[in-house]
Amino acid sequence: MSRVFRVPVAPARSGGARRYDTTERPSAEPTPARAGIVAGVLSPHPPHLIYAENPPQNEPRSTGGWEVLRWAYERLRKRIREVHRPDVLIVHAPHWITMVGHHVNCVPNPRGVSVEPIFPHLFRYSYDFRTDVELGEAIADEATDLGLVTRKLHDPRVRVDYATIGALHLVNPAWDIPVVSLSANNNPYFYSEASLEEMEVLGEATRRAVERTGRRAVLLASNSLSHLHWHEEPELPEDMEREHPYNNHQYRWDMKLLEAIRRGPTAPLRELITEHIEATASETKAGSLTWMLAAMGWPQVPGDVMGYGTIIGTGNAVVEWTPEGGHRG
Ligand code: 2X7
Ligand code: FE2
Repeated sequence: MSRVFRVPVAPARSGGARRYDTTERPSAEPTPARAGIVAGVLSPHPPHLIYAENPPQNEPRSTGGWEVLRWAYERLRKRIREVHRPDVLIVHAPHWITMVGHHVNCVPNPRGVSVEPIFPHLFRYSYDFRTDVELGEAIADEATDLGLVTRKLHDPRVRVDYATIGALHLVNPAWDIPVVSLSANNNPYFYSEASLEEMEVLGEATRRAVERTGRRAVLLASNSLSHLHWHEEPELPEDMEREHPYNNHQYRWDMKLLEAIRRGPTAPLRELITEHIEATASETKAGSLTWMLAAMGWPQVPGDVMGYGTIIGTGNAVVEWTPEGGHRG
């Protein structure tokens, strides 16, 4: 693989393990329980879901729609607040595309308007959130040490993409949990022979950084599943009479993947995710799901499929994994 994407692993820096000053993290309260990655969530971002929710941050208004997926998110939010209680959300999103390397948003307070380029009539969202800069920098440093081409984004003028904002809003509309946002390196889209191997490395870097900084983190993989969609929209975008899977092939493959997720453990998903991408043009090709499961060490547990639904024909599922596989509570 080209050195544009991978550099030789650098020797460990002198002085042994790097230390991070955890007193500077945005949420200065003591960590309530065990630190580490406490959950991973497949959290799809189609702008339709935000549009249907009518939050004050989004300009367009709707009459609803896609309720089953939105109810799944509602249950997920309750688990995040009551069970996981993270001090950071780390999101990997396919529409922050970087052509060279993996970028980490290290801007302390990103603010602006995020617009969906294909559906601007559904998503024009004013965002204003806090980054856990120390953790973001730690992830970038760990990724560099593991040989990935990595950059820290410091320019506050760069607009945050709708896949990052969409997943974060749906998981935490109060925006009261600090964030680290990671880009999707475009490599897998351009090089068909490229595997998702790099995402395993980025996952490992993420886990190391979370543990080193003592954070309690929930990871968000901002991906849809099967990804063929209609080229025409109904006059009323939320007309649910028109919403259904693109075709039965796409639907059956989504079910095949979700059944394997529900069965557990996660290790067989490594191969199945690749087969599902080939069969359905799945958005997981951007690597978010692989990154997240790799960061969790491919846990020996089933995932909790909290909801599935199509959006303009694409497949979307909200799924939660915890390291121990406990889903109730
Ligand atoms: O980004 C998306 C997507 N993933 C699926 C469906 C429709 C729009 O946007
Ligand atoms: Fe998308």
